[in-house]
Amino acid sequence: ASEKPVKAKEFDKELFKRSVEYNVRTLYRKNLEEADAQQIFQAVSYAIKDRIVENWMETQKAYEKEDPKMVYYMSMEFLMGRALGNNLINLKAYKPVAEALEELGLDLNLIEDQEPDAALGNGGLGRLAACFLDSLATLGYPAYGCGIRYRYGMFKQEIRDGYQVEVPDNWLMNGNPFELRRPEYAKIVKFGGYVSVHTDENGRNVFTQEGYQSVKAVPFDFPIVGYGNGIVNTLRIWDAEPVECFQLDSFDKGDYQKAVEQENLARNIVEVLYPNDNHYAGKELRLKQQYFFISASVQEAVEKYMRKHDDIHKFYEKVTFQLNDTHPTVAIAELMRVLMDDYYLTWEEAWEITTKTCAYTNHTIMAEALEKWPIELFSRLLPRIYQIVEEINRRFILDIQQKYSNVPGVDVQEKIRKMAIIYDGQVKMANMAIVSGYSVNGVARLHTEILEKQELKDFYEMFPERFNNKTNGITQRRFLLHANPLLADWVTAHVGDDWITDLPQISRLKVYADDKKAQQEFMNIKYQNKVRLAKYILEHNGIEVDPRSIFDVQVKRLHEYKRQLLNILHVMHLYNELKEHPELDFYPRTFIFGAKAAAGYRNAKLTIKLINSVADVVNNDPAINGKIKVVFIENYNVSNAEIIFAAADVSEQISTASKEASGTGNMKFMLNGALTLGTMDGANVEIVEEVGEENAFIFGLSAQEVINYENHGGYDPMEIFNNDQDVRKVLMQLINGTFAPGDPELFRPLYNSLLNTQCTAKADTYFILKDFKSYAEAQKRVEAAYRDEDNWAKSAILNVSCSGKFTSDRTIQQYVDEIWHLDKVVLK
Ligand code: 26Q
Repeated sequence: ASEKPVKAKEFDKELFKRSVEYNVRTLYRKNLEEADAQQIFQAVSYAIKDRIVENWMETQKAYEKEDPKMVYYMSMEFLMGRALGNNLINLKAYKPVAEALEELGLDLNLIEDQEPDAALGNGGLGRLAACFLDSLATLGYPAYGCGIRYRYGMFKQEIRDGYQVEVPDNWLMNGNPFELRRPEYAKIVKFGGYVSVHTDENGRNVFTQEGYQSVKAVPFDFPIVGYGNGIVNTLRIWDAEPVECFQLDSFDKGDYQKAVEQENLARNIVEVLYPNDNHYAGKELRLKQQYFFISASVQEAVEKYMRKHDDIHKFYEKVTFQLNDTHPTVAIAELMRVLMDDYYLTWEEAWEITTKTCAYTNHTIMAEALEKWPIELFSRLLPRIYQIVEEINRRFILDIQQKYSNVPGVDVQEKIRKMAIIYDGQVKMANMAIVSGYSVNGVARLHTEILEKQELKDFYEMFPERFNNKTNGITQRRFLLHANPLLADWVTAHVGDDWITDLPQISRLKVYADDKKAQQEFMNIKYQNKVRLAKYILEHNGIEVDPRSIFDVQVKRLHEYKRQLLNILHVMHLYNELKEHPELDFYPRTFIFGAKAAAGYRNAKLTIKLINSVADVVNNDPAINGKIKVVFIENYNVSNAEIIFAAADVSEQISTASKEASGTGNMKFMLNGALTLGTMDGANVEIVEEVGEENAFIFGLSAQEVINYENHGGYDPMEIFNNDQDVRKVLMQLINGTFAPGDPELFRPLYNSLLNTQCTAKADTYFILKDFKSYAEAQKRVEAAYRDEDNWAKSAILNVSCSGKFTSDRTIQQYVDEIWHLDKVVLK
């Protein structure tokens, strides 16, 4: 094997073919003709892993030698998707491998389809973490991802009778060819028990946890391959195993009980990813998961540092922790604990290190997503950690009092009520993250402004220098180069391939926006991608769709604030119009949805049923002549997302303004030449700023308007219901059985959520009816624009060429320059 990094030119196809044949032999005692598709996937993956391992060792050796500062990206979620195709892309080996396999009579695409998605995440936050790892490796920054090796990832969604059914995602069933178990780095994590204090010979208070249960954390490493630079970073995810301490002689009844409990804890803790997105569930097991992977990761980071350095006081010069939302925030107290209890630092010394090490990213302002743990639960599970949180809180309250006691017009009690870490019987994780770190960042400009001016105003006043914005991004390697090879090749043919590692270069396409030939080529590529998606839909849904129709796509987690309900109500409205005016000149449209609902989210699940019910009626009504088709793509995930983005004409980004912190799907659509139909929310604002409002369709209330209504108790949807006949009609259809002939009451809860005629809750909290008219008008503009094909092509090409800002390479460079201050490592 070569010691040099793998380069495209050096790719030895014959050697690769021999190693695939050899792997099939040694793994399965078969030759290539006998092996099935899954076995070939495994054999190919092991052949690629061999190449990666060389670079992995070189990279880690270089890190060892140069001793650079490292970022630990701490996240409960890494939504990685499939590894094989991505690894080949980043090794610059995709085309040669596809050719080599073809020479063996094999199709790389089909082999890729054998790999299950690593779906260790829910949606945006988890996928962002995956894009960040890709960019960190590609830019050559030393980084670890730290997370959990869930046995079951995000559930698979099946649609039965129009309803979502959750099927367990046994992604490790066939083994994982890319992972590496590292038992030599196992750690012990302690839960429960109590804290005893005694004074040691130096008169120091020593705190020890006793009567606890422990779990062994065993890391599995995944290689993160940088694009064409030989760098391979590590995603380290922790598995749980029971500690081996079965002492048969001390087997009285109590011990036996304890031993079994401890084993169960190990079995349960990493069993499954919580499938909630943007919604907090205060479950004990969730807190155990959080502390489990954080304690293991913090112990490892400190031990790794101490292997090379002797002074723990300078820890923060070599290590920084980025906390992906509040989910990993116990890292703050865990680091304090290790520094004080294991390294005997004083509170002040430990605090200085911790606050210079930890940084926090906020991904939401919605109250229902904020993590608050009941003191009873928190202190019972993590007694020593809770003591530390209490002390952080006590000192912080003193700071507040000191700062505000003599300031006229400031109500100190009110400040404490809003800012304390422990208040009202709860531990507030966001408050701890802000108080105990050196950086707080939002994920899009608008979102950061809302944090500073409204949601976190008091904190911003106290620590303005900590706040900063890092607008999200996505990796063009997966979402263009891999997902859309036709468009990727076309871009490269026009502007060269620098865009792969320098996306702003794609702006050189602008000169082709007005070029008739380029427009036709672009539309032709889009058409072929629509044919590919149509084939997928026919195979998976049995629905035939016309690739010449407008593909209007909304794919994202199902959530009321994302307003899939607005989209489908508008489809119902269009259907009504077509029924009433069959002569209407209507451009054929395919409405495509993909969305998983959290398992316990009733309105979200009912919205899926509504979409499927509308699909049933509309798709089968000969009276509308196939002009509208509605498709719900089952099991939306990272892999089919790649096919979907490539085929989209219209990108639906229609969240209630102020609610979507950033969105990242919006960027994936833009990169693939879809036009945004959206509200001025999250990163949509910046997308429109880049591409120009004339190349997007913007509608709806502004964030400030929404916030104003909210501050004045909402608005009255009845007024719209009474005055807008289009709205009235679709709402009545929710309760008169038009789309649920057997059960007219089926969609009543959705109707009530919008109008709420009797109950206590507020109505239409997401301003769906308020924005309906504006949305319908924007949709009319979409249709008119699409009829002018040249102009549409121009806008689409401009979207692609203006997407440069939205690469995660840019986002990561900003984290590096403005938060982490890392140095690049270059391999010879
Ligand atoms: C919390 C407690 C208990 C169980 C689950 C959770 C939980 C899990 C996942 C809370 C939130 C999430 C995920 C949030 C998320 O994906 N937010 C999205 O982050 C993206 C990346 O920054 C943004 O683009 C989206 O706007 C934001 O919604």
